[in-house]
Amino acid sequence: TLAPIPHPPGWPWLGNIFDLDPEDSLKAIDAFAKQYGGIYTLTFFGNTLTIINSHAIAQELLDERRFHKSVVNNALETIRCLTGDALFTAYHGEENWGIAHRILVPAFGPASILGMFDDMYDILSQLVLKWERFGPKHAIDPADDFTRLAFDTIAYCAMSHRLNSFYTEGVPPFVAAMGSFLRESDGRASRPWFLTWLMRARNAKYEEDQRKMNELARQIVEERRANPGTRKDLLTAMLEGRDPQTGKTLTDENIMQQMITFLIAGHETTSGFLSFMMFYILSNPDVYAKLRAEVDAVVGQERMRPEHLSRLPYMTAVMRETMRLKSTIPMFIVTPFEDEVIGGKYLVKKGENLFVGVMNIHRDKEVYGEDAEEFKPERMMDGKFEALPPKAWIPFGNGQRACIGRAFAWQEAQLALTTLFQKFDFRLADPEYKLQINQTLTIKPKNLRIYATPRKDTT
Ligand code: MNH
Repeated sequence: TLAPIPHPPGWPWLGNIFDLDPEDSLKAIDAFAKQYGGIYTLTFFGNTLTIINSHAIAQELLDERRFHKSVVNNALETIRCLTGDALFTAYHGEENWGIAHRILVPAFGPASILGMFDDMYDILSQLVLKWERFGPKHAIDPADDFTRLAFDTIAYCAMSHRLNSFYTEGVPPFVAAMGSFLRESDGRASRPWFLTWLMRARNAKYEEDQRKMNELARQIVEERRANPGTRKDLLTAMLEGRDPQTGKTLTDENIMQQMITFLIAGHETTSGFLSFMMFYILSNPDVYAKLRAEVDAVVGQERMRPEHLSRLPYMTAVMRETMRLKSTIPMFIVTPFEDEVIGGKYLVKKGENLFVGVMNIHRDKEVYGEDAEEFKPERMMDGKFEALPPKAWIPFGNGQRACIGRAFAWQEAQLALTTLFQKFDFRLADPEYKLQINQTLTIKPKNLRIYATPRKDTT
């Protein structure tokens, strides 16, 4: 027999809108998960939002025979005005998704990513230099500089374009445009159309932000067409690639949309991830000590090389554990092919948006035990990670629509953290700092500040 999905009480029509802090809606979403368990619904202006928080029910939603990614009537669809049918925002089954996926999977594959190691190091050394010059008394905002790092890295590795964010006062214009575009997209997705329609100034800014981003993308494509050069980057793969299945190539417009997609998907996620890593490492002295001992033993004073990547098991465990507790894309959306019954009793309709609550699934006590809320890298090493139940760790999404940039992000992050801990002593600027979250489409720590002192013990 069917049962209604649990639902916190709300206002008529407005629903649960007042339960959510627009700066950090995850806080309420997490609190409801504790109160209502594995599945519940919220309503906003008559729209229903169903969120899945348990590993058991998520298992059903991650079965690609029954469910697929949804881009209809949610924030992803709002972003299509900028990124169209590029990988992230393509509808399920859209033709260009398949063409681009088949062309780009090899270009994002392990061999290709290893080939980007030196270019990643180039950008990282700009960050190191900056922090060395700041000296030990300057309170660094890691989210800020990690955004520069991730952004410059993806732009340089993917399209050989130097954004030079480390040499820009304040927020670089493209980053600013993208930030305000994403905030407004998020706003649009959760407000009724007529309110958006009334916000004239905001709408003009929204158009202007898109124009700025498109301009940069167009400039990069045009320069490359005029001057092909010899670099084998993702842009080359897109300009020259032919889909083995259909024989089709990507249009310039689609290539621009893919590039903007990589810039969006490739910088917020990675910079938030690096910032959370810093927070967890600096708040756990024993983790910090072990990590530094590993870095010193494996890399020592050498410049890090690709061979080191696979020889840092504790670093790998810290990365996995950080992604478990703080997934920078905290949820993704699926929908059933046909009406389905999930959890044995809840009816969900074809086309309905179902939110896979990644961070709550990652804290499911059935999977991770009573200490699921605690930061313990040890649970992610010595075969324990591989022994987790299927789909219990899903920070990169699921199945064919999972993250194409996973190897890229992993290498970039591992290179950055290893080198930073090799070169600096870090501490929290405020030892009492309590983690707060800043949320757009992704999450990152808010008001986190750290001190970086160049290490003397090793020179
Ligand atoms: Mn990434 C899809 C997480 C880094 C490019 N990424 C996804 C999804 C998650 C995700 C989750 C699935 C979203 C959904 O189902 O709607 N991504 C991450 C995380 C990091 C990350 C946690 C870093 C940490 N992603 C990157 C980087 C790039 C990138 C770096 C590009 C260089 N991601 C993508 C693209 C997709 C994606 C493109 C869409 C893939 C597809 O649908 O075919």
